[in-house]
Amino acid sequence: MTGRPLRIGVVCYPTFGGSGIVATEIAEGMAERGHQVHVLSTAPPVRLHHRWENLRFHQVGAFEYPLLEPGGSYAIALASMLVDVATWAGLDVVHAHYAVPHATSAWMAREVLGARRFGLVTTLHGTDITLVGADPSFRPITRFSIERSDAVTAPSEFLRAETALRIGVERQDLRVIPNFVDVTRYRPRPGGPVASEWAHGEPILVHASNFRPVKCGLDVVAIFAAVNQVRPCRLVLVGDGPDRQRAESWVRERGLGERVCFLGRQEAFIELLQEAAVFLLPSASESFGLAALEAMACGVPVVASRVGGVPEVIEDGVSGLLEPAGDVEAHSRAVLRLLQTPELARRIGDGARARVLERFRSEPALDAYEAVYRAISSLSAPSPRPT
Ligand code: GMT
Repeated sequence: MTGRPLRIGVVCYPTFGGSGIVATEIAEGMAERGHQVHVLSTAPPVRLHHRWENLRFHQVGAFEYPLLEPGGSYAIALASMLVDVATWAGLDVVHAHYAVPHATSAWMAREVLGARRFGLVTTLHGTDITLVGADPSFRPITRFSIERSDAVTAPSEFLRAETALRIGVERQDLRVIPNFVDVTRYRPRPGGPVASEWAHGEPILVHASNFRPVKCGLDVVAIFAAVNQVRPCRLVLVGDGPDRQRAESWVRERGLGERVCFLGRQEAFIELLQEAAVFLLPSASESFGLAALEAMACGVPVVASRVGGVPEVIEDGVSGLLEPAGDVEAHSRAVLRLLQTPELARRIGDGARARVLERFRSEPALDAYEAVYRAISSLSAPSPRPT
């Protein structure tokens, strides 16, 4: 490490979702580099491991009172906890993942801390800009909190442009740091794929998401059903969320239950990815598509929607196949092309892995975040050393 170890606060949502996963990977990466890391969230993030004594978790719990809306005091409770942790741990930097309300809570905490303030980095992830943060009920505060951050990052050029368009933030210094994946863990199975017993030799399609409407869970099962009519196959869905039940009912009503497995929330599913023939991501909007990146790292061809930041991750026809969002037929045809043309699937799978190795490895991304931390911690007032 060049320079003194930093004291870093990481704020994120703990649930099954890309922003929490990216935050966790950064927290663990920084701890591994010798920094003192404090993760603040409402529950331990799904992939957080306690492998380092210099990585601590702080559970944010909001005081519930009949007068308060359930969960309504979360932003204040988080700000209070940030004040507390920053005071006794002497945080140099707080890294807020997902602007709403994390960047706002961090800004509030800084106001309380006054001269002992920490540097604030906000990483925008997706719907905090394209949906939630752009809603009139949140927009002015989202904009203010992003503008008051010392540094702002986004995982794609697409999200950078959306931040100007939808929120009205025109920061020239808004930096794109693409999401990343640990290519030593996410890799094709050494020795080649092994056919799963459950699939009886048939190809396995995989989807992973938090089943919110933007992920188009019903399109996932419809694509599978169309492909299965021509080429019998299996579908495994990882994750949970509001649309899971509807997707499950849709599958059962069509008598496809035996061929489809809803696994629910899983911490990591690398072995499943290593068995997958195709990964499906037919989202309506996607600032990046971290789940697709993890599949690509395992050498799996991805069929995804040509939306948002996805074309910055996948080059159509080289490291995956892109189709129009909502066009179930086009997605099904692309999956069938891959299943029926093994050499195409192999070429795209190899292209996917090569793309990840070239552009989306962990180390350069961690270097970039560390440089941002150092730059802003030298700007903010020095925090007292913990006693
Ligand atoms: O914005 C969201 O929907 C939440 C977020 C999450 O926590 O899952 O997803 C976004 O952030 C991920 C990590 O940066 C990106 O890979 C996803 O593309 C992005 N989701 C959307 O833009 C819909």
